[in-house]
Amino acid sequence: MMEHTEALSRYIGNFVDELVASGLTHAVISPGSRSTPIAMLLEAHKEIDTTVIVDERSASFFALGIAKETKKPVVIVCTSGTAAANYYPAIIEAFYSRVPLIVLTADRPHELRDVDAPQAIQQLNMFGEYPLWFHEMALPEDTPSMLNYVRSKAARAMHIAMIEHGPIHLNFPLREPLLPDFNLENLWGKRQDESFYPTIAGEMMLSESHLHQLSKRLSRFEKGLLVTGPLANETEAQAIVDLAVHLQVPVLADPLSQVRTIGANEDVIIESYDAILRSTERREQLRPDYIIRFGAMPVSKMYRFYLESHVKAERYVISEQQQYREPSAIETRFIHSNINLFVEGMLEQSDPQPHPSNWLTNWKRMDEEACRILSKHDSDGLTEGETVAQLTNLLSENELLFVGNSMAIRDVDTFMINVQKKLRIMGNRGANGIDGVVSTAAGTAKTGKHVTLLIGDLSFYHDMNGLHAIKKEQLSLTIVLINNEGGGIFSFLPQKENENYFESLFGTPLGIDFKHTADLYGAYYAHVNTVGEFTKEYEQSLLQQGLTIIEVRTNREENMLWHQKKWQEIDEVLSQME
Ligand SMILES: Cc1ncc(C[n+]2csc(CCOP(=O)(O)OP(=O)(O)O)c2C)c(N)n1
Repeated sequence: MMEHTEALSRYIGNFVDELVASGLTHAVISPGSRSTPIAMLLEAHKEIDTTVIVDERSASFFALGIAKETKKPVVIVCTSGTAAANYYPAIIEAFYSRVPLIVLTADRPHELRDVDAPQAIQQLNMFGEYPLWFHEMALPEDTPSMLNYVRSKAARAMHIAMIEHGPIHLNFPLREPLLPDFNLENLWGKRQDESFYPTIAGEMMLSESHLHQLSKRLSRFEKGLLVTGPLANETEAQAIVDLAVHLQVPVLADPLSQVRTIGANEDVIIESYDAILRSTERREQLRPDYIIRFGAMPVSKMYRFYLESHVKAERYVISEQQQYREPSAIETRFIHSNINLFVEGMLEQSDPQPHPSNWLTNWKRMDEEACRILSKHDSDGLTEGETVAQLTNLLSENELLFVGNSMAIRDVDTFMINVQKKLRIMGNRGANGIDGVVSTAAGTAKTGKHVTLLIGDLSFYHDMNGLHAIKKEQLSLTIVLINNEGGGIFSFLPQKENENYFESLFGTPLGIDFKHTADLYGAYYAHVNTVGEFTKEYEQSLLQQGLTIIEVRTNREENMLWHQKKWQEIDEVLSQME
């Protein structure tokens, strides 16, 4: 028995130590028996900051949030059985939004599998094709070769997660007894000076001749467009703006691209393209010669319609990963390169354009008009769009805004305009789920910064369990809760007309009082009706530590009509300009 305990302790001890040697700083642990040695040794390692969260779904999204903020892999660990299945949504989000996550699931040893043993489910490859790498670990042994083995797997998991950006799944069969022995000498094993697989990762970039050919080809055209979807890195955002200035072409910038909030040159940035492109005629008229997209697809549906109406424009997608990120099924040239190096090369290969083209000036004039109308305060109370506009004013320099899906991200796209300061905007746009949003935002606050979360009532309700970590970890968050009693986005869709089904299947009002939610989790709560009240409560929330929930109550129907009125006004004004 002592031999078993020693082998178990050293095997897991070496594994954990190698994770740290490879750069691990954070782990999120959920309680359970089978995972005992992994949980205890992660907790015991001095260089790992651990968080314990009971609900595995919340735990995995919380870890996703830490990984998004720190840009480093985070470990999650849970016991065998359905516990692991609760990780599934966050693993999917990590895969699609390219966030490094190391998933460790404890399992029954092989003799207890497939024989109806308690809490034993099929865990091999249980997350399908989402993990970039799955490995069934060997049973613990402490021979030198097996300690090398376990270190090599830890280093490889960290390495793949970091370089290829995504989730890794390691399944650990563990026999009882499961308690590690902390009194063993040299429990953590012998660490090399650096990681087991020290890696020099080269950068992906185009050759000079490729860059030359491309810039020559593009120089034939006048009407170029740069488009940026979600990007995590502010230096990339700045590089894209530099390229647009050099070429004197507009940049259509999604809010998650960071381009709108790095305090960059505004003469090329088009913030209101979703509103501009709402008219079919205007989409037709604004005929681009080429479109270069960086990052994922922007949130704007109108942009997608625009793309589809210009199949003849040459289109390029720049991404470091060798993946086919183009949903339109229109001929597209993929360029696999680091964005900064691509821009550097393009700047070297082409001469700067001295003057803005008519194409750019025209886009910019439309953008100015649209932004003027979008930022006009024209209601007595506080609409959803005005909440975003006012929040944009209130956010302090370098503040992190986490944005929920559905109307929250769309309203940020539309109404977060004329931003005069640096902000960081994040969201879960990999799979666009309304699940796990509170937990992910909470995870981003784990490093100690204040975070603001903008979220709809259904998404908030979906992940109320996530509030517990905020209380327990004493994190500092202001949640701006837009309560339109259900799914506001569906009022913009055709099913809105079907009165017999709409409320029950799509509107889905909850009819609950979120004041009680705030009480349950010890949050400060305020319900606001006006811009003034919102401002006061938001500012107050920054002064107090902990969690504040500011609820803005709106009406779905009025919200839809208010948006339509804005878009109509923009259309009328832009039509007169043509
Ligand atoms: C996990 C998950 N379930 C369902 C959906 C489909 N869905 C998209 S938006 C939405 C309604 C969201 O309502 P709310 O969060 O209140 O935001 P609002 O639409 O009012 O802005 C639903 C159910 C989804 N995206 N993800």
